[in-house]
Amino acid sequence: MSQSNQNTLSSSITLANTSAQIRRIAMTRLALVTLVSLLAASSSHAALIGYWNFDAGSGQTVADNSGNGNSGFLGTSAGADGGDPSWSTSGQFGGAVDLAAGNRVTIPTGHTLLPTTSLSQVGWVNLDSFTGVWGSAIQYPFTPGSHTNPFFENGIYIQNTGGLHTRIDGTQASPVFGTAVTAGSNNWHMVAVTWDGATGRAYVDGQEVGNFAAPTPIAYDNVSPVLFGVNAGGGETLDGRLDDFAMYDNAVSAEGIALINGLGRFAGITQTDSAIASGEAVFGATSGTFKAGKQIWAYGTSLGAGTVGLTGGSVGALDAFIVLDGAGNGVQLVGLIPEPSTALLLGLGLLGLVSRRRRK
Ligand SMILES: [Ca+2]
Ligand SMILES: [Ca+2]
Repeated sequence: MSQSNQNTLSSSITLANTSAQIRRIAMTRLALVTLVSLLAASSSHAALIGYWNFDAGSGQTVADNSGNGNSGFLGTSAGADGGDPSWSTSGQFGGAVDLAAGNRVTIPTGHTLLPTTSLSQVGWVNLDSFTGVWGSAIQYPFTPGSHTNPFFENGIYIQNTGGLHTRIDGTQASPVFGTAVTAGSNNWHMVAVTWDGATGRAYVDGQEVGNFAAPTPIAYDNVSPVLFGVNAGGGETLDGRLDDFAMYDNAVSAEGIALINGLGRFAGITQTDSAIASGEAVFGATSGTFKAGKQIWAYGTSLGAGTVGLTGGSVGALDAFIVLDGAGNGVQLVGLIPEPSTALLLGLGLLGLVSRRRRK
């Protein structure tokens, strides 16, 4: 709210000579505060360049829910084809795509998914099986380097050891990080790769599993489709579900990755939910609370071992937490918001009360 609005309201409150006027002004003020909050919550993440929630449930189109127009289709063509995955209603958040080996999602050439100096890729996988040594979750256009066209390894690959594999450009060695991703256990894992222009980092389930030096800006010598589920040659297939993938043209912070994972699991919110940024702000301020879905979270200390991204506790016991620094500080669940139906009834009751009092 602007200072002038506050002054206007303050002056009005001074002049108000009946309790009804004061109540009306208070309601106006509440409405203004609510409007400002809603406007803030609806602003999009400036760095989000592509976002696919895989919630369509039918048809061939895979919408880009970031609003950047980077939509695609199931399989190898916009019509029905043998590479089409099926839609699943059992995603990490709503629907998902369910890929058998060889299935894919294609974001065709013409997309604007071409970050050059920093980037992040974040998403959720639930693998039925390892189909070979490598499974490609997401692959973005290739770059020059020791790997010639088509370049197979820009993106997130999952090895059959459960490790994560990625490169930012073709000049790097071929690291494999961690062993945390499972197959055949019906478990959703959050996988992520970030790059700040100097260092690439790999994350599984909100925690960093490794990093590598990658100081060379990406110089695209060709623009290929972005693919989910296969590499550029149609190999290194993935068997399982994918959900809620996003690409950013900045490096999402370790705290941001931890919050995407933790609040995704505990509060059921997706990457575009403003609670992610709110959680970062509360942690940065080392005080305060924020809302995530139907939950209220607060800054917390002594939450657990100092591993950024560590989660623990449960929603049922109201002791869920997410560690966001090396000293065991982070955010913790402190309360539950009533079901929408209850909140709606309370709201309608309040409106009825105001209406009755105005008629007096
Ligand atoms: Ca198709
Ligand atoms: Ca989904």
